[in-house]
Amino acid sequence: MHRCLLLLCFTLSVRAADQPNILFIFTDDHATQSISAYGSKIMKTPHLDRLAKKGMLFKRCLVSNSICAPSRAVVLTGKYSHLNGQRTNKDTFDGGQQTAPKLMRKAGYQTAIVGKWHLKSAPTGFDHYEVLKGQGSYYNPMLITNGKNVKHTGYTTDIVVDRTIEWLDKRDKSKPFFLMSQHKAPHGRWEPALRHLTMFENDTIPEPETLFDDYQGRGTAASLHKMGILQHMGDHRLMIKYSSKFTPEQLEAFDGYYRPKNEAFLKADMTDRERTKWHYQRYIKNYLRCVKAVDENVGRLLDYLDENGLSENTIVIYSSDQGFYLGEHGWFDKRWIYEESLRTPLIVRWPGVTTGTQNRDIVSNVDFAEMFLEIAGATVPGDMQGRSLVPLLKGRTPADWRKTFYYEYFESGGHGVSNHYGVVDSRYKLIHFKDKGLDEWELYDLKKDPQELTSVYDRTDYRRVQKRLGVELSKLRKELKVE
Ligand SMILES: [Ca+2]
Repeated sequence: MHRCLLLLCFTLSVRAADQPNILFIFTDDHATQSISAYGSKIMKTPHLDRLAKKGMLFKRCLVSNSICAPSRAVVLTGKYSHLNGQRTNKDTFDGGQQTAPKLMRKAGYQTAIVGKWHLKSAPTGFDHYEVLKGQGSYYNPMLITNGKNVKHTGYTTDIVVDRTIEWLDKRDKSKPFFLMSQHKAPHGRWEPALRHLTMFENDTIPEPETLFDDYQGRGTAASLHKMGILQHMGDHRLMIKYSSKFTPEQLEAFDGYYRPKNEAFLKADMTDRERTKWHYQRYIKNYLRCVKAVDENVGRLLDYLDENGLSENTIVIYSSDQGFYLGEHGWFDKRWIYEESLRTPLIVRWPGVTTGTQNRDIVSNVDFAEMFLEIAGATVPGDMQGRSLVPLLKGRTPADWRKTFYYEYFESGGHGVSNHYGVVDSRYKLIHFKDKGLDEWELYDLKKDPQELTSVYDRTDYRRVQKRLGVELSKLRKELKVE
């Protein structure tokens, strides 16, 4: 009996070491430009920085399709949108297919998701789910909890972490956990927590260099956009308290914080340039206030892990469904293969493995499912299309790691963005916009033109690069079963 117990203890301890817990913190539309660990000029994120300090920060994590629901489906399946079926936000996710949480459960993990889901069909593969309906609301959210609607009062970013902690407290402690804690924030419309309404009140946030981009150096596609800070943003300044259906207490607190007399107002006689600047300040302050609540709540989770002796055996991963335009090129929103929306944050803290370094390899959200599975010691199915990041995390990037990356976008006309696809490598980017009435190519040299202001497509001095990337694009489309 004694020996059996010893053996059991031994088995459990081996399992615990072999199968660390995974806490996957995922946000919506969180741009690297607003994370200080990524060198943000406009925001301090001490808790994300704390994660990066002992983690690995990926400088070039690219999404395969820069929009919400499709990115989430890629994370779950390790497959591109054209194979997992979630091409646009309008599609409904086929939860019957193979997913990482199902495989993690088979590998012995307890699986849970709390927060934003956004895939229409009910979550599958989770022992526990409590998710926002659709986009969810910033205040007083309804969480569909294992099939039942449960109403909560408070600020959603806080509530997602309250619920995450509640689940951690009550989980089956005999198993390792795979927990996805997913925020609505900082998705638009940007409604900050009441405690952050006055943050930046007296500040002027620096503008991005390309705020007044005129798109003259590119093809037609960029000028067809409908994500202009000047033209398409509107003024939702006073909408928060109405759209959020505040409780009387929240309403009182809101009126206490909100001081319209301190604000510069949009005036009828402003020039377009002045209006753009006004909208930018309005937008960026509310966006960053939403990020502030995310950062504070990352801190709460890290504290919880510390206080409960979980930090050493829990891998914490921070990422977002894609990047976002914080005024660059005059835009908000995402979708484009251009850098700000192609890139997404990825920070992984793995105690005993990562040591506060940065990685510049091309990695992707297509690699996440494979990474989860390798961490769990499970076999990565051959039909997944990415590659586990575990060797990179251990500081040993394989010699045959990808040097190029394929991108695709299908939500034709959403925010004025035409369907396109393309290929990137460490320096160049070749794009084909192909949609109703549009058939154009663009080529960028990111070393000479990091802001992608001038396409060099069909220029004689880029003929060889263009040809090489064209061949690579065809090759990737075949390998990835696009054609
Ligand atoms: Ca998103």
